[in-house]
Amino acid sequence: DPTAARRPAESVQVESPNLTYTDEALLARYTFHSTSVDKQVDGQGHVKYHARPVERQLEFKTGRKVPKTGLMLVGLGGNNGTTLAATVLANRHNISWGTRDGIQTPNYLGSLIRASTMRLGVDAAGEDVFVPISDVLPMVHPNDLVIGGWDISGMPLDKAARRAKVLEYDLQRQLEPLLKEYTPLPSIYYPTFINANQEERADNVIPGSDKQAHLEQVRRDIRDFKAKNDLDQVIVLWTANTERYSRLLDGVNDTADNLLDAIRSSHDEVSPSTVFAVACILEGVPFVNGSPQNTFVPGAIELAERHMAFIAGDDFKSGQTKVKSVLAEYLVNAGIKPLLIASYNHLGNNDGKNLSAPEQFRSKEISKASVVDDMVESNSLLYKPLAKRTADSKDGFVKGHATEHPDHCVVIKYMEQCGDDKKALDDYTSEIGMGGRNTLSIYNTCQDSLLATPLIIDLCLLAELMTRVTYREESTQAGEYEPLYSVLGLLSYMLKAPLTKPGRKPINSLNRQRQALEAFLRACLALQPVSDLVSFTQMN
Ligand code: NAI
Ligand code: DG6
Repeated sequence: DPTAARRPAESVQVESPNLTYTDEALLARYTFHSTSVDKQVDGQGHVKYHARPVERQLEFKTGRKVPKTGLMLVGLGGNNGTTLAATVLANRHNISWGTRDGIQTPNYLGSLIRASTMRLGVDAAGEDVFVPISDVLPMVHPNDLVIGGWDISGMPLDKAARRAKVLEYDLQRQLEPLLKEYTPLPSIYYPTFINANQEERADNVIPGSDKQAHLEQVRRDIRDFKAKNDLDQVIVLWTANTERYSRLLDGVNDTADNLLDAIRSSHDEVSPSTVFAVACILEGVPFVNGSPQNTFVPGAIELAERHMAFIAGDDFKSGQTKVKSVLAEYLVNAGIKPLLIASYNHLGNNDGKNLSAPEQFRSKEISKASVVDDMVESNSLLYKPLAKRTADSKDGFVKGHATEHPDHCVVIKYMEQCGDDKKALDDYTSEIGMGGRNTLSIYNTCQDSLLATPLIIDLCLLAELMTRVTYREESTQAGEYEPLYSVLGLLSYMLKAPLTKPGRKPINSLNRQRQALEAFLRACLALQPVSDLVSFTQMN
């Protein structure tokens, strides 16, 4: 039954006076507990912290009907795009394939939603009970996603998947008749934003240089795709080449109105990804940026806020950076002081080829480097404020930070013979007790696109879910439920440089990102976050 997976999978039933089930929605009453802290420093420099528990009464409403959802990828013909399409089709049609190790069946390993569980609570015997995350709230099944999208390369997906060299031959062969039905829509190509070595791919571009016309074409494409496939919802996700940063210019991309004007006048500093983001915001469909460039210039964020449209980014966090966020947090929380983190990558896919120019590499370097900042800032015992240091201090720490900071470098080299099998090498050297040194060397190899594809699925499924969750303060019960804030920070787990509300700092800790997501899913069911207070104290 092809619609079976679209039925609400509500294997978790909550019995609570705070949760009401109606035909359309789950209505949850939820008390959010937090701690407000005032820090005061007296004349002698002694610090006092005044902490106060705070409670907020919230109500969440989660739509129970799972919509028929389309996923439109910008960069559909690339390694991630073709691997995503192949993964969904192989799962949907249950296609197995022969490898030198035997028969492989399709799966969604690497997807937080489809392949991981969360702790729901304890049973009568005191044992933990874990449930698949996909079962906690009604969510789209990836097998049901209708896939489409754009690429500046017009190659049909059967040939594009062969070009990508990610999947085993026997799977490519079996998927050929299915994949050849998919041909990317023409896309926006502004050559200065990506590496010149990509030009030979660009045989499928929306003609002309009128950016307003490009915006309107993309909006039409989304509407047509929705109508043609009878969809309730569409999610658009950028998995096209990494662009250079757009220059931030007053009067151009600083406000929503200036950005719209800049598109109308075809200003040079409006990138293809920003045109896509604006098109999605105006169409009211969520847009996720899986690459590192600054697609979400301030004007784009303001426009999303104005239209209450959903956006999220930036840059899929697939391997090296996930490990880095975990290791840096472990070290800093253990009272061990990372002094240097050196990260090398070499890879031979088209992503690596595009990143071999300085401006595209710089976009990636920024997103890969920012991931340890909040861990470092969290521990003032290890990393002292730099107030007394001079800007060009030669003490081995990096400039541009408010506190001491580990020396952190990122290197990426294109080596064609590696193909999609990326190799990442990391050196973490830390100061341990009494002046000692500890070095951890990590060697990470993987098929890059097979790590990224499940993240695309999670981003899509979660973005769709967030469109169905609204909330209000209980004190204003008579008021309307409001949508969540436009920037979907809850998607941070899958993203290297999480976009935040202007003025807020990103949280890079993978553990905190996951806990926040679990807390959100539980709140929609009127359940408090799980706590280990009793498990570890062994209280009765
Ligand atoms: P790819 O180079 O194989 O695919 C990108 C595709 O985008 C190409 O087919 C290209 O023709 C197309 N393209 C370029 N400009 C376009 C435009 N304006 N409109 C539509 N299509 C356009 O790269 P891959 O490996 O699929 O990665 C895609 C993006 O995801 C890259 O920016 C990469 O940095 C990012 N990423 C990839 C990760 C991974 O593990 N594979 C992890 C993190 C980020
Ligand atoms: C070289 O690093 C290529 C990049 O596109 C990365 O493969 C990608 O950003 C994934 O990075 P990470 O750090 O999450 O493994």
